[in-house]
Amino acid sequence: MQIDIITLFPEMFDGPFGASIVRRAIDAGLIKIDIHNLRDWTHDGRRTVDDAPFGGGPGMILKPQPLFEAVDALRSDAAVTVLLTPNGELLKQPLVRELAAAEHLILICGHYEGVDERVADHLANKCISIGDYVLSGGELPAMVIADAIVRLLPGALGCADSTREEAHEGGLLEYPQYTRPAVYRGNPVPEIVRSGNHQQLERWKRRQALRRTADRRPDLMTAEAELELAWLELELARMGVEASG
Ligand code: 9D3
Repeated sequence: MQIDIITLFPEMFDGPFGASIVRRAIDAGLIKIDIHNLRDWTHDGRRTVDDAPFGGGPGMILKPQPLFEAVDALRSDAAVTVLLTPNGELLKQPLVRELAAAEHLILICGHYEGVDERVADHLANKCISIGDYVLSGGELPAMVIADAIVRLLPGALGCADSTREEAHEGGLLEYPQYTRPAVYRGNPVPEIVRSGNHQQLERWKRRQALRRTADRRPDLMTAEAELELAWLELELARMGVEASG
């Protein structure tokens, strides 16, 4: 797989891609990642990449010309071109899987106040946001996407983990896990986790996963999940297992 990243801040990628699992995947030849400076596709002495918005308003807009020329130069038949923008489709694991299936990705990092809309309309195949918070540019989102893709590539570390993840795909948060010591700074591992009662433990884990999903991610709760949680709370109470375990 090939990922080309177009950015005004190439140095930002040195750290994250110079270490970590991404670096290992690059060294193993699983993926090639090339960082390109958008200013390399300017033609004026000042290397201008932006201009004032038509109709006025604050800030500057990335001009279409350097971006179109950069993508034209990097494009292949297999290329999927992605614009990172706060106005894009929200990145979720299914979209990561779709991107990981591409042979060639071109990631365009937006910056400043925005990007000329013709880049979204006539150059990019997709517009993607990584979440509802304001960042200073598309560089961190590009790194997030590269990291999420790399761990799905066959042969990358975490590949076994990703198959496990699919098997477990229940749309819930994970149950809590513990290791030694049994008591740390006065805080014990829940009794049930060490009890050896496997049937009871499996119910407790399921209840914990449902409980914390209901508390922290109510958006993930289905009517079935709510019902199952209510049932498990009754059932565990009947068996004398407290919420804490
Ligand atoms: C003035 C209105 N802003 C839109 C909410 C403009 C604006 C803010 C921040 C335009 C670009 C940016 C820089 N952010 C990104 O380029 C970006 C981003 C983000 O800020 N949050 C989540 N995902 C992404 S992907 C690219």
